[in-house]
Amino acid sequence: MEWRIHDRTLDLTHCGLVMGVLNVTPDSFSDGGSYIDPAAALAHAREMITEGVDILDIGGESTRPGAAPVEAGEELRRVLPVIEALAGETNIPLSIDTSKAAVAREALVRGCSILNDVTGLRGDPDMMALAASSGAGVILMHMLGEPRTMQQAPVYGDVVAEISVFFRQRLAACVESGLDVRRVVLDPGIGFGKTAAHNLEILRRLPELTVHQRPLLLGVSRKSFLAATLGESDPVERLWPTVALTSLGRERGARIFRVHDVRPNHEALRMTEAMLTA
Ligand code: HH2
Repeated sequence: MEWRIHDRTLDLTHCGLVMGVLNVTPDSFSDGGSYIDPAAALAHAREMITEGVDILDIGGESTRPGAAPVEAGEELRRVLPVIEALAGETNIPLSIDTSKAAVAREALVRGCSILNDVTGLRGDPDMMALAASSGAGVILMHMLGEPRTMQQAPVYGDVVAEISVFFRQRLAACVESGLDVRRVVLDPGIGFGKTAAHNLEILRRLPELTVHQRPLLLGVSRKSFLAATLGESDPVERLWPTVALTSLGRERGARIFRVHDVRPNHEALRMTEAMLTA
């Protein structure tokens, strides 16, 4: 199982990746405001590198339920100084978490090599062509609706079957647009237009979501369905259930884990892989 990013090929057959979240936003659901200052964002990125992060995912717009949209200019103003500084000091792949082609284009020029689009390349009409021509790695995520309204009573017949059909349709659209699907990673979009019960069913039936041998990415870190199961908690206190799901998610076939807390998830991943390959 491989993932192509420009001229690199990452072999994920036996070894998964930890993607560290770097939210340069005032309003992200768990760490909003903590890293809006570029110096604080850089310090946090360096800490994640020390803790063993494999990819840094940089975002300048919150996608939490009900989040207000941000103009492309403001999003760029937030993320570019951080991307430029990191590109100058690390070889770790940098990912831009955006659904705007204008933001993605600039971020890719300044040093990002992965495009993480929560709209699955559907939110901006220019995004698919940009993804195809850039040679970047692409994270293609499923979302029902859009962030402002997505948690207002989402309904599925069979949530896993519908996401699987979505993945197949989006991969076909990639092929049609000349985007090499070996560059694509698929993400069921935990919490994006899904109830807590939907999220749990997706995790339980994860093996059904491997489509065309593409690696799966999971973003469960600190999300509210953990609190829905275990009782209300401050998002930063949702580390333990996050780590449990990293381990189980790896066992069920996921390869990339988008998390806020790098070291505990990195250790869970390595420990699970040691068990799987023993
Ligand atoms: N989740 C969030 C943001 N981006 N990207 C992918 N591919 N998968 C995810 O599950 C995912 C994502 C939400 O988490 P966070 O960035 O911490 O919050 P916010 O959107 O409020 O900034």
